[in-house]
Amino acid sequence: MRIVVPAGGIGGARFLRGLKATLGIDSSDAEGQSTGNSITVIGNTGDDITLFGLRICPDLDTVMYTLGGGIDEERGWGRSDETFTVKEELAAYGMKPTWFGLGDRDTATHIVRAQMLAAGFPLSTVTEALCDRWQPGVRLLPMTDDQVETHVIVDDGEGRRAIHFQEWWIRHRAALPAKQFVGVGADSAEPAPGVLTAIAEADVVVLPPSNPVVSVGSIFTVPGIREAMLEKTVVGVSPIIGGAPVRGMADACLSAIGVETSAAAVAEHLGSDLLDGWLVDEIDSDVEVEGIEVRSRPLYMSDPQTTEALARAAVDLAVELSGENT
Ligand code: FO1
Repeated sequence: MRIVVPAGGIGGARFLRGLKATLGIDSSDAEGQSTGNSITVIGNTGDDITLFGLRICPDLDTVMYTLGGGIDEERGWGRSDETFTVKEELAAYGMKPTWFGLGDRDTATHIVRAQMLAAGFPLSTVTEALCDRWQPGVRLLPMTDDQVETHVIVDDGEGRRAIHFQEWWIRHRAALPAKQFVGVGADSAEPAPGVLTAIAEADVVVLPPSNPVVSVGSIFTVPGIREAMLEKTVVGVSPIIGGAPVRGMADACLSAIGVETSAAAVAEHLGSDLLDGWLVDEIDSDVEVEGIEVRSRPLYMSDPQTTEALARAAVDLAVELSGENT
């Protein structure tokens, strides 16, 4: 079975670990020779930022490290066994910003990426090269090779201004009320090579419990991607359980765009033209959404077994609904 997964950072990456497990995909078999199963991840690049001459792609790296075995499990981002000496030395020189957690091992990834981009390689080629080391067991495509960055319009004591998503997320912990999210460059961005083909050839599309605004939502700002998915059977996993996000600060993002922090509201926001199925937690078992098949089950990915079972439930619902569609 060929599955396409538009994914953001930590929640999406963890879900993908369960999806690989339930499909029997081990890391050396991204193309699915032995199982006939393959996963293509469309990675969000709206979080990307250039710092100290380095191009940093947090959501691509989080998927690559998590599936490749290099992630820091406790943080959910960056490398395991990490040190921050370069960060300290930059601060000693008075370099700004100091709020970004630039890890030493992680910096090697950013240097490889910056060097290949400077040599003229597109981000999709760079990502393929980095994945050659990590063998994530999925095909990881950036949503676009063009530069798209999520900036946040905030209005604090200093008046209305735009700051980079990472500054809002890391420095301000999403506590500055966001007036709007702007995907700078999105409207002229093209889907990266292979993205539309992967969607067209997919048997099903699964939306992991990533942030529906700045992760999955950001991927949908690239013209053509959401439209291509309308032709497919799409099942999503709610990132909201009982009115609260499972992790991260999806509620701050949702309130910024005027969407209630609930499993039903997120499904409606994603759209019944897109979503065929929606998995919600048992606490939300009363949820009904017009035009979307809602099923309830435990959604917490508390360990590999529950994560695998969640991924299996999403695939089973997608197969059930796609069967109905054909
Ligand atoms: N998140 C933080 O909360 N603090 C950090 O200092 C931080 C550094 C960082 C470095 C590399 C990377 O790939 C991710 C990093 N993240 C950090 C997470 C990142 O801000 C978020 O994962 C995404 O951008 C939102 O999904």
